[in-house]
This record gives sequence, structure tokens and C-alpha cells, in this order.
Amino acid sequence: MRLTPDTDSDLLLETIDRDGGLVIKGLLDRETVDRIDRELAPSVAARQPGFREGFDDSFYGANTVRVQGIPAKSRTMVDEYLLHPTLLDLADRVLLPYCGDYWMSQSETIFIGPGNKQQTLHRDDLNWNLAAKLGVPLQISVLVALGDYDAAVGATRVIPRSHRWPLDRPIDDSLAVQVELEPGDALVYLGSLVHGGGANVTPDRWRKALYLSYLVGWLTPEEAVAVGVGPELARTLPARARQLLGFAGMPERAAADDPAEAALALWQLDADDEHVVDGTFRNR
Ligand SMILES: O=C(O)CCC(=O)C(=O)O
Repeated sequence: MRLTPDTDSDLLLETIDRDGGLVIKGLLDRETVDRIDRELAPSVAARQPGFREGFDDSFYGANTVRVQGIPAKSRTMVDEYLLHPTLLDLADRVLLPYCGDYWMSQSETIFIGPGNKQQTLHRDDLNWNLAAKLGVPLQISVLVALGDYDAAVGATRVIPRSHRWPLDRPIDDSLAVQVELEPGDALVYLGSLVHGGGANVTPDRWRKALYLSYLVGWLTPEEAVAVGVGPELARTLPARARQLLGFAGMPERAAADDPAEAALALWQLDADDEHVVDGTFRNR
């Protein structure tokens, strides 16, 4: 289903709950897309396709450029994408019932080059496979198109409503549909939805996406985000961005009626740590 950033948030919530994902048309305007693309261009140009040694290129893409550490490379990504009110509102409504707060798990370019094969269909939640068995939302992922995103360049394949399948149900590839996007459109999906990057069958065009995910705060993010940001940059960011990027503790959760639902504060720093003292890190 294709909606817009100003769609009533009840409808966004109903749609993602029913289908496992949705498209937000024009999440970012063209000027913002171009600015992010320009800010990331030097890092993309310096990176060879293929993931790190020891990783499986058939999954990550032998001719795919993945650059991480995005908040340190693109301030526009932080201000306009990570903090987008429509995304945060949806993440609040999907994730906050299950955690004290959530944070960014990862952000990376996924630029799929000519000849790159299609990715195996999978669920992102299986990064945390024991937690995935709980059957509660763990993660929301977003892919924003920064350029071409049609079927021929490898638009994402998804199986609508597969977020409700039992985890051991075999994945039938024939049920996948490709989600084409215009620059600035976003595919937003739950970590339980079956999906994967498409094949790029063009001789010379790249599929350009910027990925971002929000994860419940009691799970370890995929990327060591706070290390990549560092306190110097963190000091210059809005408080909510600092929190999402790992510069705040996760609040304690009280649950008077069911003690088993209560949780202690996590990811805290000692009260006299310089980053607590100067306010870069906030204990909660
Ligand atoms: O690039 C895409 O369309 C999806 C990528 C993905 O699901 C992944 O790399 O885990």
C-alpha cells in the first residue's frame, strides 16, 4: 500500500500491522535526497563493491556497495531521515509497547550494481533469532530510494503479509513482488517481513538505497553506532538523535501489575563519566 508522510498515523499503523510493510511516497523531497547523495558520494566512490572479508557476498552482494557509519558522513541523513517525524511516530507506536526506548540498529548504503544477483529472501529479525520467537515487533527497517529503484535495477522483493507466517514455514519465492520506488520514496517494513534485494539485470545502472533501522533497546544493534559517531559529533546533534545513536541509556521499565514485565535501566554510564557530566550522554 502506498501512503504519504501526512497520512493519518492510525492508517500507517493499521497498514504495517496488516501487510508487514508499506511505501511512503515522497518521504524525502528531491533536494534532500540529492544532498544526502552528495554527502555520501566520496565514501561510496572510495569503497569497493562486496562486503568485508569473511562475509558471504552472495548475501551482501558481490557488486553491491555498502557503506556504514552514515551519521558521521551525512548530517542531512540525521536531521531529515533518522529524525523524520513520520518514521519516529510509527516506530513509537510499533516498538514502544515492547521496550523502554528504541535506537538505530544500522544505516548503510545498499547500492546494487549491474550483474548483482538477487538476494536470498529473509527476515531481518533473524539477526536476533531467539528474540524473534517471542513474536513481538523487534525492528522497523526503512529503505529510501536515492536514485533509480525500478525492477530492472533490483527493486526490493517482498512477500506481503509474510510477517505473520510461522518462522519455520518454507519461503516460497514465487510469492515475492518487487516494490518500485521513485527517489525520496521509502519502503518501511517490520523485521519479521520476508524480503530481499532484487537482481540488477541492467548493463550500466545502479540501484541506490539508503537503509536505516530502529531496534528495541534491549537488543544489540547490528552496527556499533555510537563508536562510529563519537562524542565530538554527538555534542552537535539534537537530543533525540543522540539518544537514537547510542548516547543515552535505556530507561527502567516499571510494571506494577506484572513484575515479570519490569526491566532495569540498560546502557548506562557512571555518573562521573565526562560525557554524563558535559551532557553528551544522558542516563535514564
Ligand atoms: O537491498 C534491499 O532491497 C534489501 C536488502 C536487505 O534486505 C539486506 O541486505 O538485508
